[in-house]
Order: sequence, then C-alpha cells, then structure tokens
Amino acid sequence: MDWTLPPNLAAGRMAIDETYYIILVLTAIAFVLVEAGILWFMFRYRNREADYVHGNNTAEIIWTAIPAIAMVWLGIHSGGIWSEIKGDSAPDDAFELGVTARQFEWMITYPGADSELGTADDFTLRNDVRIPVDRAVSVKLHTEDVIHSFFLPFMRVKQDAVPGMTTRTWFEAAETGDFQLACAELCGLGHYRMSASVAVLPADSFSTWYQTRAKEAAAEADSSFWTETPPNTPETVSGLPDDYGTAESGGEGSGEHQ
Ligand SMILES: [Cu+2]
Repeated sequence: MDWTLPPNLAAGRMAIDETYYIILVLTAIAFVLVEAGILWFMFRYRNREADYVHGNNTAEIIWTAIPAIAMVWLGIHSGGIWSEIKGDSAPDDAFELGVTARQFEWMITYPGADSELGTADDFTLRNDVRIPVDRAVSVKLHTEDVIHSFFLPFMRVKQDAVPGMTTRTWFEAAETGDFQLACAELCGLGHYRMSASVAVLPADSFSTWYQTRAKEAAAEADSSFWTETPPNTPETVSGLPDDYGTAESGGEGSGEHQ
C-alpha cells in the first residue's frame, strides 16, 4: 500500500502535502503507542484475575491533554491553509469556470469572449475541462441533483457541490498534461464513471483553442439561439432530460436512469 500522495502539480499547494504527512506521522505514533500498550498489558498481567480499579488521574490527564493539544494545533494550522483555498479566495485575475455536476457527468461552462460567466456568449462542454498552465483557475460549482465532489488530486483540490448552493474553490496548474477530474462523493449507481478529461495546456495553445471556441459561441449567441439565459446554467434546467443516462449522456449505463 502506498501511503504517499500523488505528485503535486499545483502551484503553491505544498502546505496540503505537509499537513497530510504531519497527520500521517501523528496518527502513526498514536497507533504504535496504543497497540504497544495493549500488547504490553496483555502480556504483563496475563496471569492476574480481573478486578475493578477506579483508574489513574495522572494517566487520564496525559492521554487527554496530548491529543487535545495536537487537535487544536492541527485545527489552527489547517484553518489558515483552508482559507487560502476555499470560498472567494481566488486571485482577481483567475480564469473563471462554471462547473455543474449531475448524475453522472460534468458540464463545464466557459465564460466566452467577454470573459464573464453568466452571459449569453458562454459555452458549455460535457466532461471536457481545458485550462491554461500557470494561471489561477477559479471554479464555481453547482449540482442539479445530489451531492457530488469536484476532485483533482494532482492539483490538491477537492470541493463538494451541494444542492441549492454555489461553492467555490480555485487552483493553479504548474505543469501541462492530461488529467482526470473525478467525482469524490458516492452519488449513485453511475458514480464510478463520473469523470471528465482535464487538459492543462500551454498558454498559447489554450488561447488559440479558447478564442476559436468562444467565436463560435458568440456567433451562436448572435443568432439568438439562446435568447435570454445561456444553456446549462442551473436556472435553465428544471428537470432531467428524457434520455438521461442513455447513450447520449454516458454510454454504457442505459439501465441506470431514474
Ligand atoms: Cu458524482
């Protein structure tokens, strides 16, 4: 079993790894001490009959105080890291993505030519995330049904999408490559296949792709195909389409729509 984290390809997220290993070491120490204690007492008093004792105040104070101090310290330590990642903490120049999760796919909404989400020239791709390297990406998360979780282990990002809420997180990829976005919340029978491809592209090839796609979307918007609200925002989706879970929205899972 591998206890180590996958490679960290996110800019400025080493604090997550440090915290993980600090917790791993602390729990390992506690595990070894407790198990050794159990074995020692089993061996030491193996021939003695059981009898009632009140306990030992000194021992109880020690084994309560040490974990309490460790827990409070961990809480304070990780609280600072948490506030750098969660909520509206993304840098101002971050590239903004709208992500709508639903059983069992990810709809990714890009801001279009005006760089603003929620306008008519937005465009939406299914299970297809493309982002530039070395630029902060801020994610605005929604879900249309149950709780899902936006999980990019290489970027040290995990954020729940909660019904009725907009949740936010952000990350910055420090290396180009192809990755996978997974759903980290058991969300139904098709949970295992709820993944999207994530392409971290060099800045120039990203902007070539993006501008082409945004132009197409703007042309569509101009032809007033979408008159008021862009497609696939939570406001426009009132229910699941009839062919949900069949070939169009996910391949093999035609037996799972309900
Ligand atoms: Cu899910």
